[in-house]
Amino acid sequence: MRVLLIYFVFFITITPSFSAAINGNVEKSGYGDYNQVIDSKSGNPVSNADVTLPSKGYRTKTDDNGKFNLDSKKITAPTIMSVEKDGYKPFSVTVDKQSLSKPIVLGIEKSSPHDIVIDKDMYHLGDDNFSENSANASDFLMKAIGPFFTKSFRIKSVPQNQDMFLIIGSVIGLDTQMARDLGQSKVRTAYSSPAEVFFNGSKIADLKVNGDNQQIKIPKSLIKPSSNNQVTIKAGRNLFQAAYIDYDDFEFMNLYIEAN
Ligand SMILES: [Ca+2]
Repeated sequence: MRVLLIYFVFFITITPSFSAAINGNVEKSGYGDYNQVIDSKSGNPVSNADVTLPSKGYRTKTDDNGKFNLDSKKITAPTIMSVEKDGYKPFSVTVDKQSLSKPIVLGIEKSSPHDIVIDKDMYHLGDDNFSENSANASDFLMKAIGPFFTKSFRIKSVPQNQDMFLIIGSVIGLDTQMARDLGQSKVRTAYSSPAEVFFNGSKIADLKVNGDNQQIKIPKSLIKPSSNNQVTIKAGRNLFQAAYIDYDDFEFMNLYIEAN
């Protein structure tokens, strides 16, 4: 029984990144007759939303019916697709050739009063030294900003009876042992330590797998209400390179906080 329970919890933890193509928040979405952005609750089309493929420099807007065009021929390796619309939570999903072989319907969710958007941009952490077999290496068109990302932001108040979660919208390129075991990384000869996530200086999670909508519970004792708080993400290191420090190169997008 104990073994089963542990297995179950483990499975839940890695599920957001377990399926290769469409996962996480796109479970609210699916396929249709044309590419479209809809409100996940009402099902109504969302017009004038920005749909982007940041690593391809592609940007378009949805029309009055929420429809958008996408040249999916450009997409060979897994790529982060993002949808931005005022009044909605940041949305991103990792897509690939297979998941875009049919028109995709993306359900986005209205933001809640306690949502805090920390950063909507895409970042590449690491040192620009990586194997072509790295998970999603072909998408690394952005230069690395270095081995860590840090950002301060204000938290006005902490809702009672609710927990606060740090959400990382999408992560691609991690070459950890688990990413390799899941087939995300094709690097056979080496792997890296996980990336680490810190909140106000305390480590709150290891990032071991690639995928969308990764949720990290923030211990309430670490949160400073009506004050500045800080999130830091540090790249892992290649554990098989002793001659010099080789940081694990990866990209992430859409950092925000949600109360649940
Ligand atoms: Ca590297």
